[in-house]
Amino acid sequence: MIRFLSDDGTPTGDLPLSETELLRGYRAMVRGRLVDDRMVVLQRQGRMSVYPSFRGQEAAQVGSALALEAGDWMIPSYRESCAAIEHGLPLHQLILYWRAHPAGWHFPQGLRLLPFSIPIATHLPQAVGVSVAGRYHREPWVAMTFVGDGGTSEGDFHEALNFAAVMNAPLVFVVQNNGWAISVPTHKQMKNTKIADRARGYGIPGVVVDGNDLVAVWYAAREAVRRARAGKGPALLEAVTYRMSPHTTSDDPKRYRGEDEVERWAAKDPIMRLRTALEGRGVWDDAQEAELRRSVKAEIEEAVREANASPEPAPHEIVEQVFAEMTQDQKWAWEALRDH
Ligand SMILES: Cc1ncc(C[n+]2csc(CCOP(=O)(O)OP(=O)(O)O)c2C)c(N)n1
Repeated sequence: MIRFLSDDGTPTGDLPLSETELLRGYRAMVRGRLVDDRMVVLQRQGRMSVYPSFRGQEAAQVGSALALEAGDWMIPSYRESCAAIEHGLPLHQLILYWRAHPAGWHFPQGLRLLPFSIPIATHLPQAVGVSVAGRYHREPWVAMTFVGDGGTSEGDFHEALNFAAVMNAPLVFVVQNNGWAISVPTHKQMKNTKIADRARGYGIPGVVVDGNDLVAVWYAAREAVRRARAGKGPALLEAVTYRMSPHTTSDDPKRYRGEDEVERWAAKDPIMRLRTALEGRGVWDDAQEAELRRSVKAEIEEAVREANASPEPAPHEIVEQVFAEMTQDQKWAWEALRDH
């Protein structure tokens, strides 16, 4: 397993990132955590629909997203709100998306980010398509897609790996192995002990990385992105991490996992680990932390205000934008809704 920070954050040797990069990664993780906290509160206040928190997975997502360059594509699942905002999704748009507001369905033009995929793994074969499309556009973009440990047991995952391999697709698969697929632990989903081994069956390199170590994730993801851009094909990164939160705001994890497990992982919190490393170098202190948190919170409140300013959706929008023309069933549904 690739790692550069020990569990408590002490570096195990020289770090392959510059100080500027380390600080950038740290700021992005803190921003992600504060956004996530706020989203959960908004949901509890009834101002948000169901929301899948990424708490504990900030390093896996920020480290991967930072490996992409301008022009590259990201194809996320529902878990990747943190990666998406790092790739450029405006915060108010994220809020509107999870509020199920139609204005949140359209990601900004020019942002190379596909909408979050709620069905597990169906976006992976599409990600192969997105990645090879660059050849037809004569643009050397690389694509990165994400899936959970549970998602790697879906047929679409295996088809996508095979398809990517034979197409020599410039695609990086990031598997966030957070230990659980809702209430199903990884060992009940597969006989493999390493998800990365699944890649080998398709002739693709698979690497295991400490997913709570920002340095390790960014380093390994950058290698995979460079490799893909150089025409050497796809790769799979298994980021071993942990979902600190419930599966979504509708879940109660106390029914299937113990507090001791959560506490063990809390001691390996990705933000705490990098902060320890930065403080050890003398480049981070309490005053910088306070200022970062103050400015991110102000940014979030501005985004909440902007999202709140979006007009109430009209009832007919529930049946619009599904097909070019309404189907008979939709017409009946719409008429019933309107008459009601
Ligand atoms: C095709 C499909 N089957 C089932 C579901 C219901 N479902 C939602 S999340 C989930 C578990 C996914 O776990 P994992 O892939 O490990 O990702 P995580 O949620 O842990 O990030 C399931 C079964 C779904 N959304 N799509």
